[in-house]
Amino acid sequence: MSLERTLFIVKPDAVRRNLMGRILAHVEEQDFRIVEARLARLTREEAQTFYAEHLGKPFFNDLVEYMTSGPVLLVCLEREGAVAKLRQVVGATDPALAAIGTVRKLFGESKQSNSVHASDSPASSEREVRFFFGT
Ligand code: FUP
Repeated sequence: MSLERTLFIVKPDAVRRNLMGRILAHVEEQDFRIVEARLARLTREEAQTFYAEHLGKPFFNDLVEYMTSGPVLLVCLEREGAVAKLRQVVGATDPALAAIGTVRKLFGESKQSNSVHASDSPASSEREVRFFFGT
């Protein structure tokens, strides 16, 4: 396995409920190193571009609304095999279906308010890290 970087986002529902620290501690315990981090309020345009693959889906407008509803924590994480490992640690999109012990099972409220984002492939992680951190 090689050293990889991936994009992690603590979403508005989790920031609102003061879960940032606990969620970051959880990923750090899994040997992820925080390479960059920034609290941000996403613009509509940023949220639309970030989730462009979902454009036209029934949940798209609500997703953009939700992602711009409050601050998010943008994080670039690094470790061996980071992309696949972080997806495991984060769990399934719907917290009700996520495995026990995953971040979304522990903290997620619903399919939309699922507390965190993790890049889904090496190609996505490259695009997403560049989009928010320009590296
Ligand atoms: P994930 O890769 O697990 O974040 O999931 P997707 O890329 O499929 O979806 C991105 C985000 O869209 C999810 F985190 C939440 C939202 N979403 C919904 O609100 N409803 C759906 O039916 C599917 C996704």
